[in-house]
Amino acid sequence: MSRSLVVASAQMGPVATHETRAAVVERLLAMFAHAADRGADLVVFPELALTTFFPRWWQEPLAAADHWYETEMPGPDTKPLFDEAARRRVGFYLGYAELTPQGHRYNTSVLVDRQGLIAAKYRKVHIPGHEANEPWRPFQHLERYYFEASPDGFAVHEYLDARVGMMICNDRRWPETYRVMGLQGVEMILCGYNTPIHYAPDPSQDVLAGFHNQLVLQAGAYQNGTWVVATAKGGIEEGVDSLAQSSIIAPSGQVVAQAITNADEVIVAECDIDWCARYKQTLFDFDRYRRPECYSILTDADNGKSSRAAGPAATSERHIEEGERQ
Ligand code: ING
Repeated sequence: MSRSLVVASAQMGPVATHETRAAVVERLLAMFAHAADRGADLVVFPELALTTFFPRWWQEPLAAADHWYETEMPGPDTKPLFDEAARRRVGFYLGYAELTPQGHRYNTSVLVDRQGLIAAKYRKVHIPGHEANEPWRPFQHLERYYFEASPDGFAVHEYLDARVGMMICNDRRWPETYRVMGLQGVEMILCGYNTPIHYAPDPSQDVLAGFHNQLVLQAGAYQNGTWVVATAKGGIEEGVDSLAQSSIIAPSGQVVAQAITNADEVIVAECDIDWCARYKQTLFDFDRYRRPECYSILTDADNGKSSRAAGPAATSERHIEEGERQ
């Protein structure tokens, strides 16, 4: 009998600035119930699911933004979700902004089990955007101001009889994310994202937002023989149009389910976990075919800089003018 997991991606439409956490949790609970009714074992919510995507605005001092963060998980507003997980015996992935007692700020996700207990916590490794106030942008992407990069990297956990890992948004664009978990035998990677369609540093990428999203998810799944579940907070949120298209990807790289709206929407797929072996034990048998002795540059402290032509040190994202030729 093969191992299978019924997984739901619970996509969110916009969360307005004034929307309370309680109101947002009501939306999450409605989708959670729908997913559980459809037999889901696990529900994947988006990145920073509890609030509007606040890194689109500059706030100072930084402490003025404290109200966007959770100082406890579960807290009073989120506990109903954990209680429902225990009641329905259905787990979930939830992304949120974390402010630790020591004052560290992370873009975080938790994996909650069927007892409503936190089985794992992940903090975002790849922090995109910029650190400084850049008012030239129609909207900002100040994740590097609001969040520290994770010191922990990527782990894989035994969860619901599968090897499950987590990533958040920009992590999905980096092949290292998938391979680090692939080398740990990951069979399902969970991901939440908030992706504005407009990319201010190079608007030529805007029209490719959906393609780039599919490209990296499908490649990462296939090249590491793993399922990938990626859930958006999409739609026009505080005037910013954000990519929806949440999807569930098989180890083959095939899309087995995809959201068709940019609102709250639940998609569900039955995922055969043993399907991963069809890729891990053939084409991508790491022990037989992979050549780590040829890849040492991947972990050089200088990011391989000494092997590339010298270029100016980047202080922020390069701003490529519209129509500029390289
Ligand atoms: N968001 C974006 C992402 O990697 C981004 C950053 C925005 C990249 C627009 C490209 C275009 O999907 C987060 N939250 O990482």
